[in-house]
Amino acid sequence: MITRREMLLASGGIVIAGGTLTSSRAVAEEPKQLFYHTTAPNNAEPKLDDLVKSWITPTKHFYVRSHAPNPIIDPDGFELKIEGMVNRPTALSLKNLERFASHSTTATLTCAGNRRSEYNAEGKVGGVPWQSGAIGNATWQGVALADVLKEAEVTPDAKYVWFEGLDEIEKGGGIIPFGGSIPIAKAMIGSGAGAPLLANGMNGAPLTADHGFPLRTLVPGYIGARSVKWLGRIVVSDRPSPNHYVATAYKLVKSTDPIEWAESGPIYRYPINAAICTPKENAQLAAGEIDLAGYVLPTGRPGTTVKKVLVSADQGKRWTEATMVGKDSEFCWQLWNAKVKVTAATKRLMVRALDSSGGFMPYRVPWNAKGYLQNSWYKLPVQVN
Ligand SMILES: Nc1nc2c(c(=O)[nH]1)N[C@H]1C(S)=C(S)[C@@H](COP(=O)(O)O)O[C@H]1N2
Ligand SMILES: [Mo]
Repeated sequence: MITRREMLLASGGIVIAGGTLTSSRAVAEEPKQLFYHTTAPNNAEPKLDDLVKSWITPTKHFYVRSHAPNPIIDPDGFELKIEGMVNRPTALSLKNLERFASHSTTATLTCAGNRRSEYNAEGKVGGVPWQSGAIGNATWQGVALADVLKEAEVTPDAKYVWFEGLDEIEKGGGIIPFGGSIPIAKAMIGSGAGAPLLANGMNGAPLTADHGFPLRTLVPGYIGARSVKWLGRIVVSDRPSPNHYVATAYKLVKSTDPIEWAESGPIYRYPINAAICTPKENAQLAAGEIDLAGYVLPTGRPGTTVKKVLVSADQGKRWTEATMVGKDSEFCWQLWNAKVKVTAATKRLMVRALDSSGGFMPYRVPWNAKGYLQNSWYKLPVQVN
């Protein structure tokens, strides 16, 4: 946990009003350096050459995916409710959360819709037209979800943990919060890199409004949608959350037929993925050896890491192995570098990756109506003179 004191200091100093300590509401934030698909709600991603500058993504270059404008939450009045299949339902203030052991976890967050725009070549998909920047790797500060659930005494028949945000999303003529849920076994992992956090810090500073101030979940290895921002309520249950973003959205479907939606299960993990971040798309290159850089993310399965990243400048006839940069972890991306020779015949550069459990990026991914989990070979058009 980032402590209350650190939070006050980071929010521009301690404000003393009538002898009592109060925090200023807005946390001083470094301006984002992203390109925006929409504002209010903010949906924005970094330029790819910014994204590969460092293994830890600075918050200013970290993508934002929100379904409603940022809610304004008073941290002093804030309480996290814990309900459902627990013997001791409770409501915890930020101060109460400081009682639990502090954790700091480095994990990559990626949107299930990262690289969505590539599906449009085959058939139009809705949603934010993400390129390949809906991904970032940060260090998150908080407490273990498992510790908080243990204190609430989860009952033996519990199977899922639901998360509910304090945002207000207009949907079907009403207002709903964003919700997520994860299996109880994942929720109860209390230590190690895969432990879900209730996080109030990102890269050593309090969460910014865009990233869920004052509290969010951070579920390493799962799609970004399960890391619920502006977290207000946790419900322990014997079934997945009925919230729209679990029961309907974030499923792999071919159509919007209600039967197909009902038949399909929620997405939890993402597949292995990689992208080329430099050179730029349609870059003008001189024939000869060029430098490539990008990222690769393993699938988020405990024990599975990236085995190889391969690049090609000749439509896959020859593949060159890339060099990895950054820590090799199951829940973090790695950056990579490679050199390849390009000629006047080179129309595109490609990258694919293999993992330690036989997982791979396919040449092509079947189209799905919502444009999720695009992890085909990344194909970057270039022009060589
Ligand atoms: N409350 C709330 N939580 C949310 C969302 C949201 O719209 N509301 N978006 C989700 C999605 S789809 C993603 S990919 C991640 C993005 O996290 P970030 O904006 O911090 O990068 O937050 C998730 N948590
Ligand atoms: Mo997402």
